[in-house]
Amino acid sequence: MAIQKKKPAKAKTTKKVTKKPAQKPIELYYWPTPNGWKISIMLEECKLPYVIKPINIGTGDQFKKSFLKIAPNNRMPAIIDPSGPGNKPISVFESGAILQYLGRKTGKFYPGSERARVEVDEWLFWQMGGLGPMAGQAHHFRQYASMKVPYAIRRYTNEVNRLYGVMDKRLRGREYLAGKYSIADMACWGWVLPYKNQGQKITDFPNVKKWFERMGDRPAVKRGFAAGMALRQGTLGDKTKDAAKARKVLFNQKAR
Ligand SMILES: N[C@@H](CCC(=O)N[C@@H](CS)C(=O)NCC(=O)O)C(=O)O
Repeated sequence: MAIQKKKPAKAKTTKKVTKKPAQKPIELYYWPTPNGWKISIMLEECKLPYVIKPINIGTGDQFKKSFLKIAPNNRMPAIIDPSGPGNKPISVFESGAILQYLGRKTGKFYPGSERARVEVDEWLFWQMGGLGPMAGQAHHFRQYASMKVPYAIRRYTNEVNRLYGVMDKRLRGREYLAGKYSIADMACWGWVLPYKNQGQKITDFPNVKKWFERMGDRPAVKRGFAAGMALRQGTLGDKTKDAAKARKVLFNQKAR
């Protein structure tokens, strides 16, 4: 084992006080939706300064060249961190990748030990590949589709029901999905919030209900959820002209 030598005492010099330059805020490309809330909640939890750059997905901001440069999948959220690795700017798209990046950057809500990190990743990816996409399809076929397709409604409502069941079992005797409160919980919360639109009864899942309320009580979750809420006018299912236009923008996409 190497033994660190005691450093020789330094001659006293007058210390030059250099002020740390103010941290530039992270740019959050965002619209207030379940995928957007994941990041506003994490930024609030970490107390990182950020500025919202609205991406109105109902009017097509997601197809702007400047946005596609940082988010080639034409989906928000995305971030630009002016103080990325090497103190150089970095952009990140995909909410799961953003959560992991912010977790690594701050050392918060994303454990450093491999065993604990694997557990968080499991539930984070469970949300990214399961709960999010399936709940999204349930919203689509139950609320927005111009045609009512009973097969699709049943298929996605049941699949979300199954996923809530998995989550409920996991949360039996636990406060959070993966050890301590983590980015996995932040990823899931906004997707449980619209449980009624997914055809679910939260009382059927008592452990999910308790977890959902426990999280909702956190001040940072409240702030993250409220972030940019004033941007949103009405919902996609409304019978207004704007909602019809937004559905056209969102539900008629092909490769360009
Ligand atoms: N896997 C992506 C999904 C993001 C996503 O679907 N975002 C939606 C809003 S919740 C969006 O930007 N939609 C724009 C569109 O469909 O054109 C992520 O987690 O970041």
